[in-house]
Amino acid sequence: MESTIYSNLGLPAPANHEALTRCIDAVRSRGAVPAVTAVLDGVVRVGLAADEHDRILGSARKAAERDVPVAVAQGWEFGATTVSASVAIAAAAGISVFATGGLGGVHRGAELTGDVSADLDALSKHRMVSVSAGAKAFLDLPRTLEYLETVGVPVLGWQHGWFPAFYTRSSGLEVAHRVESAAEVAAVFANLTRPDSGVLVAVPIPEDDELDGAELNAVIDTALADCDAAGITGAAITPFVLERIGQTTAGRSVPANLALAENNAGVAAEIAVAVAAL
Ligand code: PSU
Ligand code: MN
Repeated sequence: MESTIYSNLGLPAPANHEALTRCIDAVRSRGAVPAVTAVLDGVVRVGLAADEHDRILGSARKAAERDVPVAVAQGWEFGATTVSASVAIAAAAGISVFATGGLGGVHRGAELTGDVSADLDALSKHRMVSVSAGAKAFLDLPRTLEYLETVGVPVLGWQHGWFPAFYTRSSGLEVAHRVESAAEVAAVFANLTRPDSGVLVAVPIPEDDELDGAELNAVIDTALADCDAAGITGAAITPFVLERIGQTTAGRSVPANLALAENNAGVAAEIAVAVAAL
């Protein structure tokens, strides 16, 4: 599991603590072993002791894959690993399955800014099953799926034919393939034609926790326009927009975020057990 979503760059306190606890429990209850990735005091970590959890709930520097060597060299106190960093670190440690909330992707307006999350490249370059509720809702989801197709990452819809949009179950975009079981995902993973590439499992948020898509899109459009006006760009966009969504949905986005993160962790654990059984 990555650490960015639990840090001050992801969920607000105390929801971040609850998210971490629920994700850890979801993994253990399915018979798998949770491991959080982070850079602590300049050391790359895969798995933290219980008494270290407080450290990742606090103030962080965002560490994508390319930042990890810098975080080590400079001895960062807490580098919160994004999806790209976590997948790279976990793959190096021999781990096969990774869970997060939402993947980074192609940002809206990327045709002008070139802002494409390093998450997508990492998925294509490391041997890993990544489990997410699709990609973040404020991205350009059609282009994100196109990118994954180009770089050869299979996108599997978990018991669902649609690519989820994080807070909502469907983006209206079809996934290339639908899978029904963890064993099926494990079999796909075992038969990848490129030895060092990954698979994305797109898991929709549970029905009871889903938010209203039209309302969200309005909030997102305003938040992105405000980003533009305030000159907020690049890696700072995600924390800004997430905070804004939290404020304008009167906090309803936070329980939804927790529910999908927990659900993803549980599905990932099932897949990890199936991969181990192979
Ligand atoms: N989705 C969320 N919260 C987050 C992120 C994604 O709901 O905090 C983080 C993840 O760690 C993801 C990162 O890898 O944002 C992508 O950031 P960027 O778009 O700057 O690559
Ligand atoms: Mn970016």
